[in-house]
Amino acid sequence: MQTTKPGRRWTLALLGLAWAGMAWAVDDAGVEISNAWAKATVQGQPVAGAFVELKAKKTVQLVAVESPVAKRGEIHEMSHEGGVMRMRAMKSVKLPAGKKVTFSPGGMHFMLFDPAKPLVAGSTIELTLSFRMPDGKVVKQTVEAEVRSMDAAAGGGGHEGHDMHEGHAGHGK
Ligand SMILES: [Cu+2]
Repeated sequence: MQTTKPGRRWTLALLGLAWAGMAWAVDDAGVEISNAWAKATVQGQPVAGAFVELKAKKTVQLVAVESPVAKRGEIHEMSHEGGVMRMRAMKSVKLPAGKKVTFSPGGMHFMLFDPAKPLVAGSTIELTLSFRMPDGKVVKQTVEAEVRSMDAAAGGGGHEGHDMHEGHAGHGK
């Protein structure tokens, strides 16, 4: 003899709210971009590192990164070759549906070359990522990335190897 089911109605309402809250981060490419940040730079530093976490709804390819603060961006990966850490530029990175792919110091990362001016800790920059959809169409999504100083970012450790970015300027030519 139940005429109302308030419990269920509340659940639906909460789900609706959760969806509305998420929607802003997910647009055409259906990729959730979170924890975007970039490493602060000093005057004259030729390259800055930037990092994100990506989760695609459908499997897509990340094919480019750019930012209005830098002349060009590249997608890089690090690898061990004969005990030496090396980087190489990647044309694309597959983002499997539903799987979180992390770009971080010491792993895959973005490099922003020739920043017009130093990236100051506490400010934000725009990162625009291009995704190739299953139908071949390329869709761009832009996020704000927080600039963090290395001192703050290195606090918990785990950022070893990141200093190899210095001397990295000629890479990828
Ligand atoms: Cu690199």
